[in-house]
Amino acid sequence: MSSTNFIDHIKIWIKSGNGGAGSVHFRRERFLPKGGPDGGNGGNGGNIILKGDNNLHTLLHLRYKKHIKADNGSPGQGSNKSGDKGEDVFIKVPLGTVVKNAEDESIITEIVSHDQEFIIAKGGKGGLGNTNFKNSVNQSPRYAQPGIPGQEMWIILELKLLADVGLVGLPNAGKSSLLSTLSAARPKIANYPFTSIIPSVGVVDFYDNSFVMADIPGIIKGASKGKGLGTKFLRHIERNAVLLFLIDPEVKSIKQTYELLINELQSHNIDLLYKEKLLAISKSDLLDDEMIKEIEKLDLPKEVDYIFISSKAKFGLQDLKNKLWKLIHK
Ligand SMILES: Nc1nc2c(ncn2[C@@H]2O[C@H](COP(=O)(O)OP(=O)(O)OP(=O)(O)O)[C@@H](O)[C@H]2O)c(=O)[nH]1
Ligand SMILES: [Mg+2]
Repeated sequence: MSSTNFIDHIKIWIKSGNGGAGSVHFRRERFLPKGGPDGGNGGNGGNIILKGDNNLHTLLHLRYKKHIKADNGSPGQGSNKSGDKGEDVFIKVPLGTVVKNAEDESIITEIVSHDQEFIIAKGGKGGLGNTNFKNSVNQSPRYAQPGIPGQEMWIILELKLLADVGLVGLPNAGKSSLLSTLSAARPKIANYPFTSIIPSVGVVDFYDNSFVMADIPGIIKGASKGKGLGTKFLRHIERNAVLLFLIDPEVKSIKQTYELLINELQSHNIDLLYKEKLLAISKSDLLDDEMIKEIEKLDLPKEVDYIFISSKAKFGLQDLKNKLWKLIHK
């Protein structure tokens, strides 16, 4: 998946099943050396069907399935027996998935509702058996139709990710480091402010589930009035369920920094204040137990749950995920 924007993107090859061939067959009866035709029809090939599933939120489950093929229909047989239909293959996709033809990137369809089905590649029709070609002129047709081949194509599935968690913090707080520790996203990380100048997102695995985290450029005092990179990136977290405030313990005051961030958010859009929030104190590998106790006693905002974490030493991360998961599903 792309780590530079809010789009999950995947390219897959699909092929529907070929139709089974019609059968050329003649009845065999004891006293009738030349029985009439009784070749059955071939079965239709299986369809490839996209299906909306509101339990899915990413395209991750398709990442290692680059080729998807439906079964062919079986050929027809004697005694007018039709061939079996090839089984359909369902590709489950999250709601909001845009389906494109990979060749020219034209949009084929968009899956927007749960259980919505769209046949993206129709199975080939089975061929007619020779029974169908019997007429007054030709009583014993030695001809049956072949099956029609299935359709094959490359398609692109695209999903605009709606991040569940938005990271909020001053420049250099360790936001991108956290995202890259928790997900496969690889935003740029460096020891200077405004390293990130574009948002990025990553998918965070959580047991058999996952959630989406967005990293946005750092916010500074006056951002809502255009300072630094401004607050235009805040629109990327307006639809997030949870805001994760990340504060570097090396700031003068964690409490004041939290208030500063809240103020900037509020000036941008008051609705942001009503979101679920969590405070993570980053870079906690730089703190000893004494310092942690001191911070807990004197320098934490009262109105928000907090956790000490370190992307570098990888501690507090599972607890952080647990807390985020609970807040997302609150
Ligand atoms: N010791 C320590 N350093 C960290 C940790 N996390 C991040 N850093 C360092 O902090 C600096 C800034 O990290 P980034 O992840 O780029 O910070 P950011 O919040 O994305 O910064 P901007 O994109 O500029 O807003 C880098 O030098 C990181 O190596 C941590 O857990 N421990
Ligand atoms: Mg960054």
